[in-house]
Amino acid sequence: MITLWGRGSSANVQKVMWALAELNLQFRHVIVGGPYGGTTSEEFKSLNPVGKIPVFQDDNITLWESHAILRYLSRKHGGHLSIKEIDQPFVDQWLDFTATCFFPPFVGLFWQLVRTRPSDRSQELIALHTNNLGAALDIIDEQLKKSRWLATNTFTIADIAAGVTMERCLEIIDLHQNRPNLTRWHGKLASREAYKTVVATSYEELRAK
Ligand SMILES: N[C@@H](CCC(=O)N[C@@H](CS)C(=O)NCC(=O)O)C(=O)O
Repeated sequence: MITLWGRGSSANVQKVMWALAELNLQFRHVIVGGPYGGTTSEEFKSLNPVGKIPVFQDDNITLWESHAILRYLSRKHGGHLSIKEIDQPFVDQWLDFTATCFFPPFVGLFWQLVRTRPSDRSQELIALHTNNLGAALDIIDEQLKKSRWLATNTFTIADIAAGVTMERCLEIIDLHQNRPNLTRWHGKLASREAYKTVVATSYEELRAK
């Protein structure tokens, strides 16, 4: 029995929900984090000492860090998310790129433009994150000239990790300007059933009031 801890408005939780939906795996969903609280309790800290979501449990194992969970699902439950040995390094590369180069400027800009009231925003931080996020998006656009999907010619968990982040960029940056390959990739992701139900959803509960 799989249990997933974390609110569905979290981008990192959405990565796991998307993979579970792709694999048609049923799971128990425990809604914690953000406005729902529950991540500072002793019970939750015993699952994830960092106190962050998602947390994932399958039989006897408990895992945190969204990309570790994606890798686990692809190895354990496979299906069309199994990765050929020859492709694995490229999938790892784009998962790490997403975690280190794409997600940080995205989250910085998202916090400024969505999660911070206009009067408290920093124009300096907005400029810095916009610049770094644009550079990461350009790198993705360039890569998508060479392969059909982000890491390889087939859909992988790297598309899930980066795709969730890309959807969240729509409101905060001119995502599609001069990025035709990224636009094509976005269209393909957006037509997937799991993307429609898990990713292209409202995050209004996160907006600063
Ligand atoms: N590197 C971690 C980041 C986890 C993380 O920062 N999660 C956020 C939500 S996206 C969180 O727990 N925020 C506190 C909260 O929602 O209460 C991962 O990929 O799982």
